[in-house]
Amino acid sequence: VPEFVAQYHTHAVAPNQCCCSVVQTVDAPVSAVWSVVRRFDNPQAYKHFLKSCQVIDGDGDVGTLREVHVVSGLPAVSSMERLEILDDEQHVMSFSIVGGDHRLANYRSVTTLHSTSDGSGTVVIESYVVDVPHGNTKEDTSVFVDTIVRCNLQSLAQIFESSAKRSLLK
Ligand code: A8S
Repeated sequence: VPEFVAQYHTHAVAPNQCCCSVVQTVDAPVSAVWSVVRRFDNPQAYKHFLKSCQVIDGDGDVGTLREVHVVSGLPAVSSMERLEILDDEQHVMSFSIVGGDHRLANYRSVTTLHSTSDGSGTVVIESYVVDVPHGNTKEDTSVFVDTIVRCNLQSLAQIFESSAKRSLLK
């Protein structure tokens, strides 16, 4: 892992916070995967727990604010999120949660994309830091958030799975 990547995924973690990362390979070049990940206005493209997204302020650059609404069945309704990093050269995106009706205070995630050695695939690394909600343990919190992030990255990978492979898996 190049040094700049390690830097992006190194979070300052307070004692009441937890920090984890999820890695997913995608069967498509970085440019294709990046075209989906960089769209701060359209997270529902691969985050299936979200049912809608509205840009509140900004034009997709750093500082843009979005409000997402989640599907029913989750311990949450909506989340207000701010774009923190969007680096089209190094393929780094980061957002933080700045409000909403849910239990994940001070959430911040960083997603970086890396080419596999033959260039045909992408390794996606997503790390996050978040406050452990009152009455929960670090372990509860990381299991909950890891599950969401892993589902998101698996859906991202599925977008690029060939239809031949999909039908074999059915
Ligand atoms: C993301 C990551 C996360 C989103 C969480 C962890 C969330 O949208 C959902 C349930 C919650 O309880 C919190 O990349 C919140 O979106 C699906 C509403 C923030």
